[in-house]
Amino acid sequence: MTSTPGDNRIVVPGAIADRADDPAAAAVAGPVADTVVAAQPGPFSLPPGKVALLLIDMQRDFLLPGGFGETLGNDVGQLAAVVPPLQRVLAAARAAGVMIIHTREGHLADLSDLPEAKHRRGAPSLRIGDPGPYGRILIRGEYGHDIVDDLAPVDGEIVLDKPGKGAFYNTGLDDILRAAGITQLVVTGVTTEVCVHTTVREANDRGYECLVLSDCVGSYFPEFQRVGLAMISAQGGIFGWVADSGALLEVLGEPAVIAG
Ligand code: TIU
Repeated sequence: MTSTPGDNRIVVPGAIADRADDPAAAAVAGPVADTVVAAQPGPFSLPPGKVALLLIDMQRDFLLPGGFGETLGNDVGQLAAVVPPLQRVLAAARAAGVMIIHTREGHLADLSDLPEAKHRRGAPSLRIGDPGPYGRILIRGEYGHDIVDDLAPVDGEIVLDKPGKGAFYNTGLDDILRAAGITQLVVTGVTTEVCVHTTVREANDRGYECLVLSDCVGSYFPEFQRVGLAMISAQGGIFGWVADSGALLEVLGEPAVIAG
């Protein structure tokens, strides 16, 4: 895994760079037959080779006691239910050859990419950069900043570090997706109303179509989960589409749509 200071992109060896340079490898990425997922407000299309799975910030700092999420006063247990369905989706996406991108919210050790306004925000028991039970809170390279073991990236998957809530702000995500010809994003991760929403709104403005998996996104607040999802698909799909993981697995699991 390589990381360049100032460049928030971390590319796992064998990931998009290899595929983009190798038309044969790119050609087998993703479903081979155009297919659709039953979603709100209507069917969501999965054109062959144009789909990426986004796992947003499934980091120990958000999911485990003692991390950033808990220092903000949240009940981190609310997010645990996301992991099992997301493991199934991740396995199916791997089997189907879909591009997989994991993001991590966090900052450089010297905090030079942390706006003072974000540092000051709220009244957490520990602020970003303070020492916590899993290392310095939300700092790159620390144990707490990394992805939970159950969803650990494997070779060939992209791990994208982001300093903000949205996955496009100050990252190479747009370039990565455009280079690979991706137009459809299957969006998962935490938290629904913060980093998932910001990313989906940013993606929508950039012309991507987003399918948010309702049981694979999580919030510390049940009411935000419900309303956050409703906001996405309201008004004819103002930001995107919503379905549960079962609807995606129904089509992703079919031999006809597995890459080959
Ligand atoms: N606090 C909260 O709900 N979320 C975040 O700070 N970041 C993400 O959502 N990843």
